[in-house]
Amino acid sequence: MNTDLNKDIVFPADFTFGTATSAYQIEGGWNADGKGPSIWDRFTRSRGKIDGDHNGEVACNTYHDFQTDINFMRDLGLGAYRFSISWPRIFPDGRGAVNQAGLDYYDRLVDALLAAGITPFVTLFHWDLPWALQSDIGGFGDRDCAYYFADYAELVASRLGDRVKHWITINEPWVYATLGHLLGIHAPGRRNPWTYLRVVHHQLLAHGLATLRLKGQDQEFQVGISLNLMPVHPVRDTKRDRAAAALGDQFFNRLYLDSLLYGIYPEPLWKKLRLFHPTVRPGDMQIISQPMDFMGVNYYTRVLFQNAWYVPFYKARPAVLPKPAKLEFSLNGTLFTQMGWEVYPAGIMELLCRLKQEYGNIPIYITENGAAYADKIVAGRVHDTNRQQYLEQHLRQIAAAVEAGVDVRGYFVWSLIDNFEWSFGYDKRFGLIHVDFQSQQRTIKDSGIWFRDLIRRQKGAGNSNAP
Ligand code: IFM
Repeated sequence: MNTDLNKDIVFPADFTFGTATSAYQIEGGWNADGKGPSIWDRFTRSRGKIDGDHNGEVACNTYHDFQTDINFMRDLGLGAYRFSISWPRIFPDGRGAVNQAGLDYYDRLVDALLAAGITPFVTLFHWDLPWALQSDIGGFGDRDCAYYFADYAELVASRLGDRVKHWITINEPWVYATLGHLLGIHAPGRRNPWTYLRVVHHQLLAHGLATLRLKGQDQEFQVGISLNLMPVHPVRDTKRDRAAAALGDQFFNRLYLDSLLYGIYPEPLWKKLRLFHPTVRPGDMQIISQPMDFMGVNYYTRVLFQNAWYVPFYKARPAVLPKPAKLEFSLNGTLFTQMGWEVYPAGIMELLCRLKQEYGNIPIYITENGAAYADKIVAGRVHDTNRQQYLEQHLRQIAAAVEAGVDVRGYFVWSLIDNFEWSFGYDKRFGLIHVDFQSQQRTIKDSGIWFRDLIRRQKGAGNSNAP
């Protein structure tokens, strides 16, 4: 079994190794060449929303220079690169007039990746909604937004589809809906349970509509969605906490898995939320649940749930961890990353086996996995052993899942480079490559060198590193 730490990790010959990023987190060039504002451009302008009042106006400057990072990717030996397209670069108002300069940018990026032998995986929506759609129609709170998204997806594919074959419609609809529309800590900063469930439903509808359009254009396209999934465990092994965890699982995972793969919203969660139900029109669930070519899994940690009689509707809540003195810490032998997230590699194996058992053996790409740590450059090096161990432990679990018959096709580290970590600004570093945000100087971290060597060894053993 691959979990033996003394043995090298071995993956199938056609397993793909890549890294992932997203437009707002790295590109900068927020108003360059006709780009319209996104909801993140607006949200980051409100003081106090983002740590240090940081924003993505410059970020990693990849809008003006992507070649530097592609050279790094080539040195790492990556087989694939997952990036997202900024919708307001293509449609400054979200719909209507097209900004050709935006399309040209992604055209050049795709060509440069292919010239370096790297397969592009394109995410169409990674949260940077055109501001005009938010202000005019209320964004994904309005059903029409799903249709505008499908138009945008179709246009992008008609330009890049001769070279891009792997498409991810939406990244982490749970995060976009929950943090942006229920908790108000992400753009567009809403706290409204009615809007929240409409945004869930309309994102899923948008995924279905875009999938139809893309497959209608080219049957060879591989189209999927990336979900942030996590095992939900009871705090105590009691009947009440187990019931709380089952509900938590519906909230985090099954709301998306059951609708996308079975065309239903899960009970009892859906019934408990009846006061807030969006309008689900006849045919919607069929559109949402049409076959997809792969499931993108973003995995970071698990969540613990407990019974809480005082929480309206749910009567359950995530366990509150003791507040650590510093964010990267160990509690009773359990490690936590700088985000305060428990390091729980066994969770990815649990999740993958569950997907196979409960949802059929759908092809899977791990479209994100990684950890933030407080990296320091010392004498030109970043000794991030903690990140290397995190990645290695998770890769071992994934290899074990593959051995157990789960159809995992590839793995993308989040992230290629340190970048703008949403409400946390630039202080949470997830990259294999360190970025000095003043000078834009890149420094490959020890974890990046380790990942490069792992890929080399796999290739030495006959791995093609290509999807
Ligand atoms: O940085 C994010 C990314 O945008 C979406 N998935 C989780 C990452 C780490 O928080």
